[in-house]
Amino acid sequence: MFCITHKGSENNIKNTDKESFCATPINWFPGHMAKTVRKLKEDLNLVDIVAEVIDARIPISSKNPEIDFIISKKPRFIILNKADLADNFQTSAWQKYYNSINIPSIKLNCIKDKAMPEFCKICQSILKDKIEKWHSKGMIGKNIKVMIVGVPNVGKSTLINNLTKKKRAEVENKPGITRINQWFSINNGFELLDTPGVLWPKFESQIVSQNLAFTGAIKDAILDYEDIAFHLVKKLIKKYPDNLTGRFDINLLNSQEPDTIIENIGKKRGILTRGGSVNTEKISRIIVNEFKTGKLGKITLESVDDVIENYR
Ligand SMILES: Nc1nc2c(ncn2[C@@H]2O[C@H](COP(=O)(O)OP(=O)(O)OP(=O)(O)O)[C@@H](O)[C@H]2O)c(=O)[nH]1
Ligand SMILES: [Mg+2]
Repeated sequence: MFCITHKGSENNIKNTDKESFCATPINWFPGHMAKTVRKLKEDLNLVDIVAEVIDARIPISSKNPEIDFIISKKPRFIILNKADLADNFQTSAWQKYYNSINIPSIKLNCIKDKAMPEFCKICQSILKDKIEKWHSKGMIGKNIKVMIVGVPNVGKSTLINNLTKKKRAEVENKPGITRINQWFSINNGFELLDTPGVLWPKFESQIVSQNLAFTGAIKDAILDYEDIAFHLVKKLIKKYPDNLTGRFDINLLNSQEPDTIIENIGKKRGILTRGGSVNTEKISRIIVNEFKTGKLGKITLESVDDVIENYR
């Protein structure tokens, strides 16, 4: 069985910084998620294959380790979604990685791409033997039933609407929109089961919870944006400094701390309080939101090199 484990992520993610583990832990596991996990297990018997949607910007953190246990031996593949917001080079590296461990994957921009050709091809190829069996029993044209799973806000319902070519599933840019499992039939041989996004009860590391917060998988109301922006800027200084300086028109001086950089961005943008100091809450939200929506460019925060213990 495949899984990228988050266990002891302090060791699994390189360049870990102890500071990250001192911050207040973020955890978000509302009641409907616990219910969803139970329902996913029940409904697994009804489907032929599982499509796990992950966020191409954070392939490790957006992979719920519990989903591996729920799916168990069911045929499955991975969709690296929001590929339009991710670094193309890194997305290709992730696909090569999945290929090397025999996990089929596709990358998608569910807003712009026509998802059906790739989706159809990958399902048919994985289920080739099963489909041949159906044919030999005279079951020609039997629908392939696909369960779509993933963490909140990753684009599961957008994928369904893309595949059905209609706005049938509810979509919004905040996590926790889909609340129940819901079937969607389409004419070209598929039945799709949309499911609510699920996280897991306790994140093992702050890096995972921060990554989920940067990309919008965690409910806004529980986030401390100043803390989130601090860690995001810190990551960007290390991994994508040019995107940071380019977007905000700032210079990065040696040994500049993230909070000084946030302050400078606030000054540049004129985001000030009545007293004339930088409104750090407001500028922090702006920075995180501009990252989320791709205004800082195509960025991937987790690379294949960050995986140490990856499957068993
Ligand atoms: N840029 C970009 N945005 C996307 C893509 N796919 C989905 N989105 C956006 O992501 C947000 C969340 O999409 P949903 O389809 O509601 O996500 P979900 O996984 O169903 O979320 P839950 O139902 O809360 O679990 C929406 O604003 C979508 O427009 C994509 O490929 N690229
Ligand atoms: Mg949804």
